[in-house]
Amino acid sequence: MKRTLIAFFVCTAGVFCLSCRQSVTPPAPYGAIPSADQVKWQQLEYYMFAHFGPNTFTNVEWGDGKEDPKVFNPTALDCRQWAETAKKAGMKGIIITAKHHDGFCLWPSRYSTHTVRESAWKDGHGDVLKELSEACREAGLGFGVYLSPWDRNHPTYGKPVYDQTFTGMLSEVLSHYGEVFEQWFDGANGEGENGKKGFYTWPLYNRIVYGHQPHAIIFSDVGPGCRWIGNENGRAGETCWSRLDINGFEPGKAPATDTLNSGNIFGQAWVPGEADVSIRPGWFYSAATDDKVKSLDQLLDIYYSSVGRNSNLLLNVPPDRTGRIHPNDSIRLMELRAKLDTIFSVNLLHGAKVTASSVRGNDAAFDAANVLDTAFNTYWATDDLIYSASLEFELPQKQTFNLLLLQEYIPLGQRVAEFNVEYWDDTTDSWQLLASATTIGYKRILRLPATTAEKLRVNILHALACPVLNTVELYCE
Ligand code: FUL
Repeated sequence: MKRTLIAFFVCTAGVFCLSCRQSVTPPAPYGAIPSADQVKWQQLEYYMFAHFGPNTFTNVEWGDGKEDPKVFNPTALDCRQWAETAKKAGMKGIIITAKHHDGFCLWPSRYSTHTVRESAWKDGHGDVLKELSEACREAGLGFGVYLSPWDRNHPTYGKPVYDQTFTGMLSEVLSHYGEVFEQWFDGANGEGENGKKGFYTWPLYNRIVYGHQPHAIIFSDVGPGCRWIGNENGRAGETCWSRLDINGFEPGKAPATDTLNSGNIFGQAWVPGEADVSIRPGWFYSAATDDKVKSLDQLLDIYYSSVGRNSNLLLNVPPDRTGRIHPNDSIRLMELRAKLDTIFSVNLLHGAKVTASSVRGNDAAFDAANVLDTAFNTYWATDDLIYSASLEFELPQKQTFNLLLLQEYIPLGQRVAEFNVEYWDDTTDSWQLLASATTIGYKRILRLPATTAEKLRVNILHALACPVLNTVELYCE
């Protein structure tokens, strides 16, 4: 009898505790949300574009497809040097122009006679994709493939049968070289020979990509994996939603560039931005641009305008005629790495106290302190109907800072539409506004006027659903 009674109490207490825990459920996802692959991709943040091909040897940006394939002849191609450079630069992968608009294939495609096989390089026995994919794997970097549908060389281009050529090439690059983290589809579709204009079967191409590489992120003007940011300057909008309205659009027939730049607040699909830009004035190497490599300040500014605005940064570093990355480019990449490492090495919120105006169900699982840990999956959240809330930070001592980094927990969608930052001014005993902004997304870095203070407040002024932030950090550049 006694035992039964004890068992009854234990059971009831267990059920009661379970229901207590269950009463504070995590926030429901809001709107379109990323796939697990898109979250992983977003966390890459920064990777290399490598424009390489006949144009490297002919000083043009768009080869016309009539160039002699023999011009492609790097004297000391070293993909390990590319991978080592990318790795030391803190980049997470390399996307190679397997075929640019000139139609030249950097692998011996059986669908073309304009390839490395017809070139002078290694007497026609070379394969750049093989060398690069192996170098990336060895270095622990992602390997990505750019393939231009616009082909100024191929005799079938402009005819429906070209689809077979293009899908054949696509299958080759996606099935011979191991895992591909990103498939890059260029939307450029100029007229070819005799005014032939390509017509492309994008849904078919996407199916082929996923068939060979189910985890690849497909880049194009409108995704589906990630989208062009609307310019080639590496700059996302100050407002940058990862959602986009894609119905009725396709690569080459994309929404207006300012829409791509800022996304759509209520867009029906999750298509985050990728900002591409070249470290030099052109996409391909040219000796004439050896002294025009972007400055450290320009690159830093690009970093803040891309990674710092909810967008990944795809920085083009074109290998030179030897087939190596030129020292002027690699030195600049190392300078940028060193600068970023210095800036982001000391989080001034370390050891700070943080309080929130509201915590979801007053449950420690959603406490404000979660924005200070380094775990991705822990976050601060409010109750469902709270769309504005504040986080107040008290630093261990006065500090001078000028950078604020915030992250929303994107597996639950992008929610914050407007926020501001204030500091406590103890000469006037009042909060003073430092900056106002709109979106946060996966990552937002705000450059602030240099300020010395002990207390800081982040006010979420308007969110589309209860705010869910997993990180807040403070730095001084
Ligand atoms: C554009 C191309 O026309 C450029 O040559 C370059 O490849 C750039 C990344 O995309 O559409």
